[in-house]
Amino acid sequence: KSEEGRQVAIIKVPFGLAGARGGAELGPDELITAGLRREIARLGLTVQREVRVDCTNMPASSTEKSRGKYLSEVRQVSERVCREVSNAVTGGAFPLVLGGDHSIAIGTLAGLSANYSKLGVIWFDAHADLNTEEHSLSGNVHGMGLAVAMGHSSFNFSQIPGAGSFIDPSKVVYIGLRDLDDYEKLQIRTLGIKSYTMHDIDRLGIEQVIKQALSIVGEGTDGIHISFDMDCLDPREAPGVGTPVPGGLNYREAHFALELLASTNRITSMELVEVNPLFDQNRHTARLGVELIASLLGKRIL
Ligand code: HAR
Ligand code: MN
Ligand code: MN
Repeated sequence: KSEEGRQVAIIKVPFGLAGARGGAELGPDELITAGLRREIARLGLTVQREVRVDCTNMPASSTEKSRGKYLSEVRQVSERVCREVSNAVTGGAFPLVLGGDHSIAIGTLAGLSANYSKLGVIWFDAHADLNTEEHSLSGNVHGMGLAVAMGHSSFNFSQIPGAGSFIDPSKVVYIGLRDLDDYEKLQIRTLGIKSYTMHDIDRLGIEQVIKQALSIVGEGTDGIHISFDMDCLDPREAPGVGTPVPGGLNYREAHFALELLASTNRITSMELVEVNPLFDQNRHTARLGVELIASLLGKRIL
């Protein structure tokens, strides 16, 4: 696809029940207020459509037996996100999904998998989000998204109408990891998921990390999705997140990573999640989120 005239579909998902603490449901509006539409327009891109997925943030019942908290609400949101993402791809637009907590990736990946026969995924996150209902210590489904998308949880794509096949772990790359549960460490090893932890980024530098990541997700794939959890950044850069972890990406590392990805012209979708205005300072995190989206969409310094 050529750069000029590229169409973007903004899919807002104001859902926060699956996070560790409330507030992520305010993320999409915060990103819009921080100037997202203006940034997209400045890049010469057109917003083909802007949809707001209807999300419940008032739990229907607290008596649910599942060990995944608010799983019925997550299922409903996933169905709706799957449909909107799939419609965006079918309509020729670049899906830009705005969270919401990271559980919304379940619907995003379901919708993408219906349209790409082999999807590559770069997962920027302090966390691996590989827990299952059985293994999660918190029960928060935002820590389970990739397990669901890979078919390791009892809640999986078979329960999402329109979903395609599971995400292949050999086409997933983590960037920014620094807070893993024991079960997640075991799963990363067992499944052989390529992981660039903060240690690896310190050692290799972010440019080399992105080059290597691209060689993995770019080979044998027909689409590349960027799932960007704002807590991959250092909390000093992005305080407005639900589960901050010290020692994350700095400002230029994050931008440079997304600039390098943009320059390949191979990225086919992005989601940006876990912006939590309740813990932010002066809308700083949302503004940074908007800047980072612009970098991924092709913004250049010169
Ligand atoms: N691993 C922990 C759990 O499952 C923390 C997960 C936090 N997840 C996110 N998304 N903020 O990455 O509860
Ligand atoms: Mn996450
Ligand atoms: Mn995270």
